Amino acid sequence: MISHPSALRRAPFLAIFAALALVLAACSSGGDGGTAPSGDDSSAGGTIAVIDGAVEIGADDLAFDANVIQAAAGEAFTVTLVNNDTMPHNFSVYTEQGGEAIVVGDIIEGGATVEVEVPALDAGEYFFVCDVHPVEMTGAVVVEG
Ligand SMILES: [Cu+2]
Repeated sequence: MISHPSALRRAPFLAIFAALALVLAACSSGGDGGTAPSGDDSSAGGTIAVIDGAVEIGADDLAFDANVIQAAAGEAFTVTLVNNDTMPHNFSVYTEQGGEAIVVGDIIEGGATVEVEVPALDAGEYFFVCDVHPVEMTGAVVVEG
C-alpha cells in the first residue's frame, strides 16, 4: 500500500513527458516537412534563368525579386540590376557566403540600373548578395552544365 500511491503519482508525470515528447516530435517533423517542399522557393523570391547570356534582377523593399539565378556552366553572363528601391544596392557573386569574390558590382542609388558581368563559372552553386545588405539580400547562382 505504501509503494502504490507513489507509483500512481509518478504515472501522470510519465504521461506528461510522453505527451511533451510527442508534441516536440510533431513540431520538429513539422519543421522538416516545411523545409523540404521549400526547395521551390518561388514564394520567397523565385527563380530566374539566364537567357542568351543575360538576366535581369530587381531590387525593391530591401529584397531581390529572385533568390535563385540559373545559369549554364562555362558561359559568362550579364546581370542587369534594376534598383526599384529608395536605398542603394549592388549585385555581387561569391564562391560561397563569406567566400572569395567572383564579381563585385557597383553600388547604385534607387532608380538606377547597372550591368554586372559574371565570368564563366563551373557547375555548382554560388552565392549572390547585395553587399550593402548582406543579411537581407542574398541568393544562389545555380550553375548547371
Ligand atoms: Cu541592398
